[in-house]
Amino acid sequence: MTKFPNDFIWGTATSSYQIEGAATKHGKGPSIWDAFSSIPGKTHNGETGEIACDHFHKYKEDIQLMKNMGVKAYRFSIAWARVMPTGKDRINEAGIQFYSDLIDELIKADIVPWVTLYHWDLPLALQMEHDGWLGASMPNYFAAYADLCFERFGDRVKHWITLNEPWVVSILGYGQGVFAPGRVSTSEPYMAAHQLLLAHAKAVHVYRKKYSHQKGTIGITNNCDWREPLTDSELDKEAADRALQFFLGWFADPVYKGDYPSIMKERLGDRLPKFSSEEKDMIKGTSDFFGLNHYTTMYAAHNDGTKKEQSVYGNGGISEDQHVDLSLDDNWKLTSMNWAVVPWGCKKMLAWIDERYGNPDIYITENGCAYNDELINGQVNDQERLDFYQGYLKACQEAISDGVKLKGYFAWSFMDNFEWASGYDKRFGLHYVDFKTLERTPKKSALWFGEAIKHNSADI
Ligand code: GBH
Repeated sequence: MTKFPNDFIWGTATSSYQIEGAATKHGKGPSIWDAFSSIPGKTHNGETGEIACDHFHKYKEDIQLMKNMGVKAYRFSIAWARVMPTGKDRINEAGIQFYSDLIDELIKADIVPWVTLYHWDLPLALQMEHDGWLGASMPNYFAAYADLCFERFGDRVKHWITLNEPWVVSILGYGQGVFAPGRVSTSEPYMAAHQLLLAHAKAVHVYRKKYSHQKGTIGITNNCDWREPLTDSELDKEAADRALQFFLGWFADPVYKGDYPSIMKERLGDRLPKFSSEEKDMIKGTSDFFGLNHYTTMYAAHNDGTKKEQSVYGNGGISEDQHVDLSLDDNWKLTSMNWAVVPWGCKKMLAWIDERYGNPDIYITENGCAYNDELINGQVNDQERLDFYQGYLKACQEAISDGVKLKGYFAWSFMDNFEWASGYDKRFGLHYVDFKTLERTPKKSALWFGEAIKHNSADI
């Protein structure tokens, strides 16, 4: 049986707006997702995170379920507007208390907290007053909010993630407009991304300057799906690599190399903001580990610009800037998001990161899938999800054997939750949630995942 390294971190993950509920309770201010999801037509059936899984009231029960699985770590996010209702100045002590209690309960259960500071639920006031991430003062507000979290929770939290998936914030929030704040533009994604990177770096510097005595680690989580060249041609190979640079290099190059990929600078010209040399120095080296959220794979082919590009990220996105056509293989199985299940893509993704960024410690901070689960006689037989996890975890084991320093893996998600624009229609959980009664049930995949943790192997 192939084993993971002894100190491999097995975890599950969630985010605040997707699970907490109590969206207007106990002093929490509104976020851009409270606002966006209540606009008719923006989410499936107009669903919102107002109640979600009511984790705010059920966190003890949830931690017990995690304990039953034997997870070593739990990644959750703090809702900025719960601790700072307008995003700055005023502190909501009831919100601080909630996260403080959650952290204490995790530690009591021997589960290590991994905390994300920003998983998309920006305080609405910052959107209204500062144009959200386009605003020039946002990096400072984010750093001040991060400071508060380090101060209040850093005695017990030793693993921090500044931002979750700035690519999604920029492309889906400011390019395609399918996520909050719902803007559609071909230039704003690059502007928002720029501010997000500065915000990340500032928060890391606050942590390193003021809180080094807490002896924790801090980093950023980026998402990237693998791009496989459609054919062996040089043009397609270049197209696939270009797609990866526009996807992951956009955010990881500044952090690991000090600037955007040159291919982006060449192709985007003045649409790509520039870092000053002080900013480059400030950003470079601001991640103690490489956080990766990985879900799927697509083929990439060169498009010479004469035909309209075939891409899911079409209008309003960045695909026009890349000259890449994306496609699927008819033989690939699809999840209910229509994302292809391609474990070898995960292995290649890890190798690409390992090579480009100099063999960093990597944590997969999300990987998972949605299926149309059914609860029958108290059981959920989600064999497809079990197979998905087994396949991807085996690919991870292979990457480790190849020398990739993959240190941990967090399954997305601990339980079914509010899947953003898809509302409650898409289930990503290891635990089934009945959204009428809010009752949780471990799925077959959760039981398998627990066994894998126990054996420290996916080969079971
Ligand atoms: C994550 O983002 C989020 O962090 C999390 O909150 C969310 O619940 C979870 O995913 C599930 O959606 O069209 O085949 O090219 C996921 C980022 C980016 C992954 C787009 C899939 C498109 C696949 N996603 N990507 S494809």
